[in-house]
Amino acid sequence: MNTPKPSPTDRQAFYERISTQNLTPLWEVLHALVPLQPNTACQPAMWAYEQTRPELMAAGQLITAAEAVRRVLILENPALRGQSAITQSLYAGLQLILPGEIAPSHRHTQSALRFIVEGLGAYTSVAGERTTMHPGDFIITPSWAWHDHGCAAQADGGEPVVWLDGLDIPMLRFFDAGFAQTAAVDAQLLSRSEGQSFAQWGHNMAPVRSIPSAMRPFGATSPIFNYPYARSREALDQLERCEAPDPAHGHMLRYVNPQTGGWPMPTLGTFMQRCPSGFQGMGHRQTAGRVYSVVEGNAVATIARGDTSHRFNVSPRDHFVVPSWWRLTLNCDSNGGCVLFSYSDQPVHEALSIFRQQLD
Ligand code: 1HN
Repeated sequence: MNTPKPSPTDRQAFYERISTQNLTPLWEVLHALVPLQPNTACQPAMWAYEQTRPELMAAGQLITAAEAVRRVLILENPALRGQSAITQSLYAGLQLILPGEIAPSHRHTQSALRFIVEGLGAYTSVAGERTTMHPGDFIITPSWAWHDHGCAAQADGGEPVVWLDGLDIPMLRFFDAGFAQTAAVDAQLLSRSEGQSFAQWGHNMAPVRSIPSAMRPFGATSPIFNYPYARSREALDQLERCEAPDPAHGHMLRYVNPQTGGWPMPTLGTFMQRCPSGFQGMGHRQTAGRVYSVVEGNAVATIARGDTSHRFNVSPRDHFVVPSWWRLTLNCDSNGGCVLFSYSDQPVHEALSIFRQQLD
């Protein structure tokens, strides 16, 4: 009954003994395992394009696309160095392709999005259909779809083209569900016309006849694989003429899968928003970590948690990351506002019923 109170050294000896059996006491880690609110190790961070671009072009001199397979500089969260991760669940990188190059065909279970940052003349082929890239386009490579990229020769108008790659790599690593294959040919054979997917699905209409290819549509991924900037921009313009901005986000739209009305990709949610001239946003935080690519204009992004605050002055082609449960506040001066593209892991949070957000 009256056992003497164990000393800390008794406990330590016990922990060391059970450790040899791969056992460890929950009570030493319980609070860290179940925090009162998200307490991510990720840090807010910004990559200014005027600093990153020269390094991308330097990479262009050091390695070919064929040699690199994908010539990408990974945007690593400063708190997750070495993990190829911008948040615990998201990967981001900036990819460069030069005129005349081909990034050879392969496929993998990781889903990818491309958001075109600069340059003309590049294309990507996905499951038999090619699409030409334009700055501001949001392009999807579904899980397990063959994909290769290329760029027209300089004589044919090809320029160095840079895009943001967003992938669910850390999620698939977490689930140990990664498979990949390299194709026998660098550039896949095309079996569809350029623009066919968009003609079928891109106009609030859907094909009535059965689709011959077994590969399309791609399960949970949108049958549209290039959402062109001209259309997204026009939607935001019209919205700005029609309604008052949301107090935190300005005029913000999410991209949709026309087959379901849901997210275009099962793991990555994508958005475009316009903060009008003079916008003074309210703060907003959410459990989904989010990666931003600045498309037009300038803004001040303030990202805060507790007593810590980061203030980024962002302009076109800059990138920044807002980790889970850090509060983002967007402000624009009166010189025209801004347009921002972003992606997050919100679809997964929603599928697991763990998505939370707060306006304040
Ligand atoms: C990949 O396949 C691409 O196809 C880009 O362009 C980035 C990062 C990790 C793994 C595969 C691409 C990637 C990637």
